[in-house]
Amino acid sequence: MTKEQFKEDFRRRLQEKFTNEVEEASNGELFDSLGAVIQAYYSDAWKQTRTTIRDNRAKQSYYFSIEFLPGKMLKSNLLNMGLLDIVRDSLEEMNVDLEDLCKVEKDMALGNGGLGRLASCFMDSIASCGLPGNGNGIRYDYGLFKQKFVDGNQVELPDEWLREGNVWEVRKASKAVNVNYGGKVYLKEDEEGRLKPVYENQQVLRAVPYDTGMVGYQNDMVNTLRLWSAEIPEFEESKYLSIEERRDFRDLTSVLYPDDSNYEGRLMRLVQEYFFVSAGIQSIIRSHKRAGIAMKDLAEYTAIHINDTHPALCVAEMMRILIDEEELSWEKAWAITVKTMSYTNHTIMAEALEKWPVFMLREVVPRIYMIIEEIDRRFVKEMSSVVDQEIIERTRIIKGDQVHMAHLAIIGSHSTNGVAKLHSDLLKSIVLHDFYLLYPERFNNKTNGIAQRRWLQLANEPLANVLDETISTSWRSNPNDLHLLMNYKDDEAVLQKLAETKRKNKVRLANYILNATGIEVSPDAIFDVQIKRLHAYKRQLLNLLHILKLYFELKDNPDADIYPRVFIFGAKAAPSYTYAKHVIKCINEAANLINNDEEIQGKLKIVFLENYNVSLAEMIIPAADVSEQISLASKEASGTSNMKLMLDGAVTIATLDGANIEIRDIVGDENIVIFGLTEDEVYSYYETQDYLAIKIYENDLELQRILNAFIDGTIPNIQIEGQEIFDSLIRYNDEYFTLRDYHSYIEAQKTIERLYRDKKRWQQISLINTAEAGHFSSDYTVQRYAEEIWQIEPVKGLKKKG
Ligand code: 26Q
Repeated sequence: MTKEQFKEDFRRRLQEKFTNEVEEASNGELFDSLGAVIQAYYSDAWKQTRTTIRDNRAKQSYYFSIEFLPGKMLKSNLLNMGLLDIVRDSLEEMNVDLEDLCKVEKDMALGNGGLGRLASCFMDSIASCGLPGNGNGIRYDYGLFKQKFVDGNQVELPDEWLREGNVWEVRKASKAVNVNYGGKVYLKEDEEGRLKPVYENQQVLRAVPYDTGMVGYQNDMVNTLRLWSAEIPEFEESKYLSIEERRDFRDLTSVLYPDDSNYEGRLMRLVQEYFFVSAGIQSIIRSHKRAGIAMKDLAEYTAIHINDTHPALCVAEMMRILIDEEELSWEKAWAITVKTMSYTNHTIMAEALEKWPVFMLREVVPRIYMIIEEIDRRFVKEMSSVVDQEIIERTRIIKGDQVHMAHLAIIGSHSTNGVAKLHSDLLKSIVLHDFYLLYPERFNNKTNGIAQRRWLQLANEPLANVLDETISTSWRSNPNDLHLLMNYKDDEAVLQKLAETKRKNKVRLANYILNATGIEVSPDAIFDVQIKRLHAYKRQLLNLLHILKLYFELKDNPDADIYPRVFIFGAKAAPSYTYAKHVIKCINEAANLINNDEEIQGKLKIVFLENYNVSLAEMIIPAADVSEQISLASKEASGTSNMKLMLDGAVTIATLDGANIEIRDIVGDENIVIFGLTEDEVYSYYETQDYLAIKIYENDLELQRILNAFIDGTIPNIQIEGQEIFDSLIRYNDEYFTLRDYHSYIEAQKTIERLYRDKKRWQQISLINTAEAGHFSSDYTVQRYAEEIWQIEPVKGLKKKG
């Protein structure tokens, strides 16, 4: 591809689509045309990938996830196609700034947080590793809500990401399938004496797939992310639908449920789950049959991954199709299903474990419920000769009037994995211990990872360039080669260059902050960053307590030698999660107080950026000095912002939780700042039940002053919110041991400050973090999934384009 060729293609496209010249076109028109050209460029490779997989009869994986969170795709596609420089330069020669066009693209935010973002990092890595793997999910008309602050309160606005269309998707009407639900079902013997379901009054939805190419990194591989949209079918069944009923149908894939780690049993959510599961499984079975392969061999050609329990109905839907439609025996169908399915657990939080009331499943998916009953019955029967009745009662799928989705996923699959070593160990020893006794061979760990292309190559070009100059470019395809940077940890010139990239990124973020909030921050201050969903267990509150401590120190002594800091937050709270919203309000009001207090002389600044999303993360992370990973030990399954921040050279302050432990293990104790209770200590408090927050409060004047600030008017405008937070700590005994970890956290923050003052030492630690972060590339993570769970291999024989 030459610049001339690209320019010609681009100009032609713009002319055809908008009858316009580059000079006259709007950024929207330019972006649209560029997207279309890029898509046309990879369309051959996309088709080629499909035909090669088919011709090779290669086994493929399907990642079922109710969330995908890719963010913007323009630059990522350009990078992966090897066209980033050519396109950027060509556009520049036409007086167009690529960055301006990037701003036009809407974030594709079809996910809440870590789980959805992980799915997207995996899609990038699966394609980049040449693995035949697809995504299967929902095409929500509205992504995660847009967050605004009004008087410091979170307000949610709809995310109309499809308003101007979506250049990357291809509607595949010919691949649509029907999804049936609701109604009544009973079993009737057919001529051959087989029990067959007979349905009455079923509802029918048309599931229409929208495919998006997942472009691999310079390897001519383009996989498919298939997202399903619900439509009203045209035929008989829908003829007499009222307007309201039609709206209900259409609305099914309208919104993403904005919940994170908190189970809510909403009927529509259940229909969503069944909808994308059924459409996905039907389309897999259909293409398997079309390839002319026997149904009994399905598991040799197909791996289906259940991302958290949201798609756990995969197990029952696969059974339904194999039995009712393909007429396999239960035993054969079950063997195939278990061999095909695998499951990842993302949480140990009890309130996040998905359970559905029996009556809802009966109402929404009566045949599926029948099948679940049968799976449950057989499980109980089979296990009764193996283990105690108590264990069976604890592990069965249907308990009382509830269906336990994790149990269905574990029993109906051959692999259950956690997402970091500690998390996987806790699954085995505590959360899923009974299942571990039943199926020890099914349990394994796959520590999460991140796509180094997005989080370093694209988000942090200044750093990427210094890396190229210093260790050459092999790290771009082999993230472990970042390790070569270790050879320069005493090289002052390199350390200096790295520090300059950090400063450049901080200046960029400072400008953004000024524009977005009007708050002026100095790039010479420490940029201390906590970015993640707002949740009590993640303890944004602990961060605020530290800020207040520094504030009071400066109030008492304006000359106190406190190194200037900018505390940067990004977090959305689930709209129904009142406590989390109150934490947001308190941080915003504390920010108002402190940012405008002249006595503080600008030494402390608090910036809570609105609408945290992938694009904002790409701006914040490269500018971070400090990475806050301060969840209560045992509660954060893995975390992934910890890995992204480390990669971009931030220094981590962390509890021994999730993947923080593995980060500590590879960078060493000297290059991370650890504090707080360990998981053992947390569990021993659970056992002894002798934690008393009020005792800590009563005996601690420093904490009293800080906590009283929430209720005595010191922080203004938080009468209700401040009281609630105070009560959560004192009256309701501080569920996440915030007060217990407070002093340890303060000491750790002092260590951070001390290290930061030693410029060279800090730069070294920063370098070491970047150098060791290749370990957490999702390329390696998906390769382990491919080898150990899915048994899929890189596709051979993809043609290189000319
Ligand atoms: C469930 C039922 C109804 C509505 C919503 C939900 C729901 C939605 C999203 C429940 C949970 C989630 C998301 C969970 C999540 O993001 N977990 C995070 O997963 C990351 C990737 O493994 C981990 O790094 C994080 O530690 C974990 O919190």
